[in-house]
Amino acid sequence: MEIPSAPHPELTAEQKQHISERSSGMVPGAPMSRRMLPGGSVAERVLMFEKSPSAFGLDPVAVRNMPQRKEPTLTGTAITPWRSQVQDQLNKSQIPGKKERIVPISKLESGPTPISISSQPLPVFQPPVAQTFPRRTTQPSTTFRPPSLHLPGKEEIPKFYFPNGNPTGKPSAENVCKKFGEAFSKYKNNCVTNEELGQVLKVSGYPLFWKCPVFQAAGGDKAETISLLQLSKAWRRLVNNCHDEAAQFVSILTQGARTHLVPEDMVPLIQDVVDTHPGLLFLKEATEFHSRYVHTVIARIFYEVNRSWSGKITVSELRRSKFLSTLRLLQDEDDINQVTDFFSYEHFYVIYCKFWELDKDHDLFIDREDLARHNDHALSTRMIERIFSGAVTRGSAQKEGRMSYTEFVWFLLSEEDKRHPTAIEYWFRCMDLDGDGVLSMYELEYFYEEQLQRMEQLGIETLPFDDCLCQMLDMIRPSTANQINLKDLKYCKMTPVFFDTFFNLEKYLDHEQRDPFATQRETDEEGNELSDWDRFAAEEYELLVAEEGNNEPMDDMCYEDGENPRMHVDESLDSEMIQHDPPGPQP
Ligand SMILES: [Ca+2]
Ligand SMILES: [Ca+2]
Repeated sequence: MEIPSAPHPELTAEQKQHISERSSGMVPGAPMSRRMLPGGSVAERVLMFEKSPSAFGLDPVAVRNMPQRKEPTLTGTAITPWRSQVQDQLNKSQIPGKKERIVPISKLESGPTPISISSQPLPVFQPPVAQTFPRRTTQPSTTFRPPSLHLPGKEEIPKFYFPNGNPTGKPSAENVCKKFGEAFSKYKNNCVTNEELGQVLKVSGYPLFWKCPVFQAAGGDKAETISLLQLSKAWRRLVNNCHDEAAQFVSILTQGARTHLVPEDMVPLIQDVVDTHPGLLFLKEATEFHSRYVHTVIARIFYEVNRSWSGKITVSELRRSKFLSTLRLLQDEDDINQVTDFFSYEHFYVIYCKFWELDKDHDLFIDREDLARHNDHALSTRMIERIFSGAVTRGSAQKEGRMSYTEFVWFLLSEEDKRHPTAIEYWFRCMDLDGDGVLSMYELEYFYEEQLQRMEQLGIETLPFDDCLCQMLDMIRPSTANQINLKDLKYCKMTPVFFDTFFNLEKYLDHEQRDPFATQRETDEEGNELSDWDRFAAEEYELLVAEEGNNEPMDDMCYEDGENPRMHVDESLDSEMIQHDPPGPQP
């Protein structure tokens, strides 16, 4: 692999210890012998663990007795929809008269992917059906009151919906400006610089790292300093009707123009973190990495916070997320790598190095062949096809069969932590070939077929699809027979095993080697459980740094002058964004 020369902070004693252990032969990535364990596959062992002995074997699931069905016609990557005889029979017996809807996949693949999968539809009020809930025409119960009923003379129902935050008990804009005034009195001429504004905000109870957007909103983009008058005026204009941090943050970042954030809005704030956070001082000179870091952090914020996949973070999405509390944490934590949510430099380093390995021509885009090389061809070609089909990507790059850096960040996060809700949605979208919001048997078989072929080529003992299906259904226990929906997967603790079984051979075989109940979740120093992503990033970082130490620097990771491709906030995440160069470093 090419040797990364991106700067990185000094290793901790613990990291050095790990690296020396690794270089003495205990390399976790070393090839292991591939065989099926005598105890059966991982799913079988899950099954044995979960089932009581009396129920085991006595309660055969209907799908076990599936008759042989015809093989689907699969040519290359084109998908021919088919229905198994079993499904036909099930449909006939369970839903008489109901016709199964067959959607030609080729059409759907070219069309836009429905967003409805991840967005939870609001429950629709169903009027009572006459035979089940007979209308009480004679004696209506005195206690029955529809929630929306207006009762004249009764006490008013207090307001409970505050899209801009509940003002009760919150300081008014006037009171906040008074606090600003007190803080300003320490500074000459009642004027502050960007840095000094951070202290003003901090003593006034606001997060220090709001300074850059507040400074700009108050007119500081054209001047070195802002006055108290400028700040008070801007503050009243922007946050007068916003009563909690989430609403105020959105208002400040968009200068009052919108009630949602697009990736572009975050650039000045994150660049300011690069320029002024003590944990990123070592990066000061390496300006070519500033925008890479900024865009990685923004992609991670959207991955975590933008639960609707819309490319626009709403106030309520922001309010529900941990982003604002993490941003606040940043002012008290000097080691940026301790802030593993969004900001860790080590995490950025891992993501960027992984991308650099794949992006051979270094134009900041990768194509199908590039992505196929990820993790030594662990992913199936059918899954790679789906990733590039627009199921999880949008924008102009997708039409050209390319993936941007931002999309790669989403891919890698999803690939390495398949428990994360966004990851579950990511892979669900990919596997839901016809976009009907459920994974049907033919979709599972489509992906499993390639896994089977690959295992046969490698001479590995294989499990026929029907057996695999039984195990998977027993593991996931879908609420509707023979259909797996998003909720089933989010509820199941073994979802990574499910996904890897269908499209990641490397990880599938790893799961087969491991006892799923022997691996306790690792914890950090404070006893917090490490996510799969945190564990992966920590291990990879040490491997990358060790590799760097073992090799002569060959090809550094910065782009040469004149051919440095511009990194934009990914257009695929928001079509309305304005493209411009990310701001350069402060002088
Ligand atoms: Ca490329
Ligand atoms: Ca489907």
